[in-house]
Amino acid sequence: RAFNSKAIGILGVPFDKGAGTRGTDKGPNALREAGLIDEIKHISSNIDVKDYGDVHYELMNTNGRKIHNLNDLSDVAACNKALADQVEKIIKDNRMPITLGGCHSIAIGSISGVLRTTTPDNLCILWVDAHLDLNTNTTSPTGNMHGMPASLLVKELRSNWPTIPELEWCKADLSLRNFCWIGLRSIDYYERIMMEQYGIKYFDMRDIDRMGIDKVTNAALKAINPNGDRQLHVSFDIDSLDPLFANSTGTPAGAGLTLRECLFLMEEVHRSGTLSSMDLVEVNPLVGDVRDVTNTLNSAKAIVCAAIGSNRSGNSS
Ligand code: 6HN
Ligand code: MN
Ligand code: MN
Ligand code: MN
Repeated sequence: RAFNSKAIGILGVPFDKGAGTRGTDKGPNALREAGLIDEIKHISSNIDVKDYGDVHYELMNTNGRKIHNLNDLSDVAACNKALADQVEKIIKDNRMPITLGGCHSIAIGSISGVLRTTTPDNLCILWVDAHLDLNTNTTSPTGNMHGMPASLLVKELRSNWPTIPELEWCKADLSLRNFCWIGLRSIDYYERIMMEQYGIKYFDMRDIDRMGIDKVTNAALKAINPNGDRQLHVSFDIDSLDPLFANSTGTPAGAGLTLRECLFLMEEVHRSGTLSSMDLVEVNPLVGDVRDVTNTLNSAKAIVCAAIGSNRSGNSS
């Protein structure tokens, strides 16, 4: 396995239909136009980055019956199916996929793609988010599928879901034991009940206040990868950040992570040598004014770069 491989594959997913607010489909190109690829190249001379362009999809012919409280299910299912194929291909090209959202529903396809190249027991997930994204169609207060991806990926909740023909390709057999959340501060009623019922691993904003980001980061990595032999997927929702640093997002939540905390977190993720894939989601250039958008794009770029080795103490190669 090529942990910390210097070869990166960037994949855009211009998709916003899992969210209630339009505009995350503009995220990938906004990040490219803000110079993301060049900034990655400048991290070090031995970084090799390839832009795979955007994921495109066509609706499937499933004459799918409507399923309760799943907004735009056909689009979410078709986009994620195409995305999973692309992520699998990037890994088979020996590159580390970095998937640019798009709304967070794209974690369904991104993580499913990774799972075609490894076993569920070999993969652990760090979910950096203000939200838990663990709703099912029966617990969700909105029907928006960006609040449900984690739930579709874990075996513990499979019996809580109806059969969804359009998502039949999604073999969701990760264990909740392999997930840890960081940054939580906006949790729905039934999500809280599930957290307690399943003993979910998380470090919420109170834990960060109490322990500091250094202890939280290393406890989180230890919790899901005690022997350091698993590969790590980071699903990074930009709304984990405080709106001061990332206001251009559809479901912002106040009193969040600082950019410094996120950079430290991602520098540690890089140092762990376990990162094998990543999502950066929920950047919405249609929310806020020009300054908000610029701040949000700058934060997102810095987070991606920190994950792949950009270091505030300097880079010497
Ligand atoms: N995200 N928990 C809320 C819902 O609609 O289920 C918000 C979800 C936000 C999802 O930001 O990725
Ligand atoms: Mn676009
Ligand atoms: Mn969120
Ligand atoms: Mn999210």
